[in-house]
Amino acid sequence: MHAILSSWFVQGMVKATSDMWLKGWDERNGGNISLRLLDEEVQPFSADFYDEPRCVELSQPAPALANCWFLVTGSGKFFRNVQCDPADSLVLLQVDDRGLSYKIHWGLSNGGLPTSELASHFQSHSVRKVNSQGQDRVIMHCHATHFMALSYVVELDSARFTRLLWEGSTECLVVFPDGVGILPWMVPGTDEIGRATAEKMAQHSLVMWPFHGIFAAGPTLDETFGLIDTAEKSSQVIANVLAMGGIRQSITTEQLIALGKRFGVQPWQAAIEVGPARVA
Ligand code: 2HA
Ligand code: ZN
Repeated sequence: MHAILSSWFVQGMVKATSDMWLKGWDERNGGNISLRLLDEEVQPFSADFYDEPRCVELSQPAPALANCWFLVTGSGKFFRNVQCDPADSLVLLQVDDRGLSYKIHWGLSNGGLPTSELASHFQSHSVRKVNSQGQDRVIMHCHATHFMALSYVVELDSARFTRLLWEGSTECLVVFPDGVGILPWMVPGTDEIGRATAEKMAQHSLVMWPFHGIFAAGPTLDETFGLIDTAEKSSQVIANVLAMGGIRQSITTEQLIALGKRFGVQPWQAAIEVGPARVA
């Protein structure tokens, strides 16, 4: 039995993927997670590493991530099954010193590759790592049900949608004061959607992929899960409100500003200025 299986990072991935499955956000092979790790965190487990690590070229250079370690969910793996066989479902890899390739040191015990969304993850990590002075270490993607559902009925405008979610639950402005970025619909698993996602990640910790799902960035697995959970909860409230005939009263602009003051966060100005949420 590999000692690495009881490490905090493998156990953390098992918990995150299991919780997300139970939330209904990750049907079949839906969703993917990457967690950036430090050399001193992985080295204690080096006895479990492959003697001859597999080397894979990156489709996009990632110089900002040179030498970084990542624990990532595998392509085609089901979140449901990570808890049964983490060594098959996850992969521990290290990017080379120029950011052009990576080596697989542990995991994918029956072969395979990291998530098909690796380009999006790595481009987003590159942006968030710099913007957060190294704090942000997690990129998480899933098919959060109500959040996705809203993309079919709301105007796909970042400021308006952010305002809607802020009004959907009092805690939202405090949890994601930087709001939600929105992409146009794009083909997933490509460098292009990766680049577009990373551009939004420069300003927002949450990004909507309409009719598909959500991308989130955060410092820990718990925080990033919590971020998605909060946006999804608000989306569920709004979906219920719409089903009950629409918004008749809500949190006001002045109240949102007071909330930001009390909790010491700077709410995204565009979502304050856009005025009260309205949905057709
Ligand atoms: O990993 O969710 O967007 C499967 C997906 C692709
Ligand atoms: Zn997806």
